[in-house]
Amino acid sequence: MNDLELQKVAKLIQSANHVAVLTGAGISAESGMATFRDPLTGMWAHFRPEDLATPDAFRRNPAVVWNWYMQRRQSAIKALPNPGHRVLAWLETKVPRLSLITQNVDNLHQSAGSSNVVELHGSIHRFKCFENHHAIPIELADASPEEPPQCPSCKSLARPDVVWFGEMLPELAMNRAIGSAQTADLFLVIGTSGVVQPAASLGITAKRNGSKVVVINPDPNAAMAGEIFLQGPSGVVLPRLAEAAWGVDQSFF
Ligand code: BV8
Repeated sequence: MNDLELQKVAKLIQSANHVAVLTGAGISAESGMATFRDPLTGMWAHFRPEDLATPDAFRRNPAVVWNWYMQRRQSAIKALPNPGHRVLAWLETKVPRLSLITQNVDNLHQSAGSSNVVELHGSIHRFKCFENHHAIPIELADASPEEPPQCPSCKSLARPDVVWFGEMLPELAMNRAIGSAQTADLFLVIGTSGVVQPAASLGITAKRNGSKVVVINPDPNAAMAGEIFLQGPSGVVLPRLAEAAWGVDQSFF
């Protein structure tokens, strides 16, 4: 990672009034959570995540899709927030306004202490029924890890309360995210391949509205044309950024 670029971002974050952050699966990688780019293993090895995270996949193979989510939920429960999550939670005490928007469904930002997290794609720790979106008690879901239980109200199958491909994002979450992208003076894009819409368009919206956009990712291909790029894992880059901006020791995170 280029130290000059790091110092530049440190100055931007010190002077920012409103910092907006968009995170993807990469920020949870150092917590041991698989990203969508990691090949699936075991019973799902012959599926792609994009093929499992759809209503049609659930209709065709409810038990396979359900079990994938229940396994991911167990991984998320066991996972601990990493220094990247912890720096973002700490940033709430350092900048006048911080908006945290995530594509992740693992709740690790909240576990790290972040408040008002905008969950664009829902949560793996909430469940609803497929046909009528009745809330399903988490105990009922956890009691049936292999196949989806029936909704107590209407008998349709339980599903995770996440946004699948081909489904609309929650209107309130998307409006909050767009509002933040339109008003932030600094927009951090962390741990996302930027292929999933409409989340990926938030960085462009921010740029169009005059925000400085910073991409943090170990993959150089994730860099956005003309934006500041800090190459490296977010669990390393974010503590270094906190140290460069406020002199806090990286081991604090
Ligand atoms: C929508 C569910 C309107 C929960 C997810 C045809 C029909 C319908 C829609 C479409 C269509 N064609 C295109 C679309 C739009 C579609 C889309 O974007 N498709 C893509 C594949 C092209 N979008 C939708 O369908 C959205 N809805 O458009 O509604 C509509 C409705 C009907 C008809 C038309 C339009 C819904 C999108 C939401 C899908 N659900 N999640 C779950 O299972 O998790 S998205 C899913 O993908 C996850 O949320 C995940 O976050 C995301 C993958 O993106 P990333 O987070 O970026 O993760 P990825 O693995 O890709 O990348 C990880 C990155 O981290 C990498 O860059 C890596 O280098 C980096 N990294 C690795 N280690 C680290 C790191 N970075 C930092 N530190 C590290 N240590």
